[in-house]
Amino acid sequence: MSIRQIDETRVTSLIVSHFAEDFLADLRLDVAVVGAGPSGITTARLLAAEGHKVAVFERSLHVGGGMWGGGMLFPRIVVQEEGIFLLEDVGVTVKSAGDGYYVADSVECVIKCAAAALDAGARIWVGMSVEDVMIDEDDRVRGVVLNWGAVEQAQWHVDPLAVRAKLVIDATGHECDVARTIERKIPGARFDTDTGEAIGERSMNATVAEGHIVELTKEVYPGLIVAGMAASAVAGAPRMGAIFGGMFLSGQKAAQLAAEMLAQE
Ligand code: 48H
Repeated sequence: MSIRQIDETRVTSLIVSHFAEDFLADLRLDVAVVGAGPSGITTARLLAAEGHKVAVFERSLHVGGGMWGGGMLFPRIVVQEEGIFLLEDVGVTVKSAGDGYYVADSVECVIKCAAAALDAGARIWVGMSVEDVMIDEDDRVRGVVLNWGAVEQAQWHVDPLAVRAKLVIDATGHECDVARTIERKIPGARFDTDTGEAIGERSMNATVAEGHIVELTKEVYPGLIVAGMAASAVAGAPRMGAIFGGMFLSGQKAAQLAAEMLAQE
């Protein structure tokens, strides 16, 4: 059998040129989703399926956020009836456990949700952290400012790159990192919350947390929608533990809202 010659520099050239081509194509987006956890990838899938140009920026090297680990590393998640269809739509097997509780394999959830988002046309960039937002003259969020996640971790001083987006979705989980950045950097910034501040999440109460998550998924600052745990955190709502239906439903609501707002542009 003859051995196929491989030109190592061709491999390098293909990686760099294709990265550049795809990244340049994403410099102007309809929606930039920050964070590839369950809410962010669901939002991205639904928006991309409607033909919107959407990319997800994920700081770590993997997608799935807190979903991989299920509850305390037991790789299963619990979902309530209302959220199941968003998993079944992407081919996840959801088992009924009675009394309105359903269980799914968290690894299967991550893989299938992410694959479906890609198939729908969303792009997912891993290893890229949103360290700031772009703001226009009237303080509306107009895009994200990116750095490598590894550079952020090393705390090196490396200047960032910028991507424009008509809307930004903060799906960064417990940290509500994008909202926190706005709070830190825009003097007098007020959010659409009871106090006008990004309040921070409260201790666990699954009933209250899951009951309010969809209503809390909204535009909290001009151009910025919060989804998933970030929505709870900004509003000062409780956490819910390893029950995930609300994360998918919140992702769906964020996609609906974003689509409505884009239609009005
Ligand atoms: C780029 C960033 C940045 C940044 C963070 O935590 P997640 O899984 O988020 P959700 O809201 O989709 O799901 C929350 C769920 O996983 C969970 O934790 C639950 C239900 N907890 C309940 C409880 O009581 O504990 O994913 C957020 C993602 C992560 O992958 C981060 O790495 C990423 O966002 N991220 N990416 N730029 N600045 N900050």
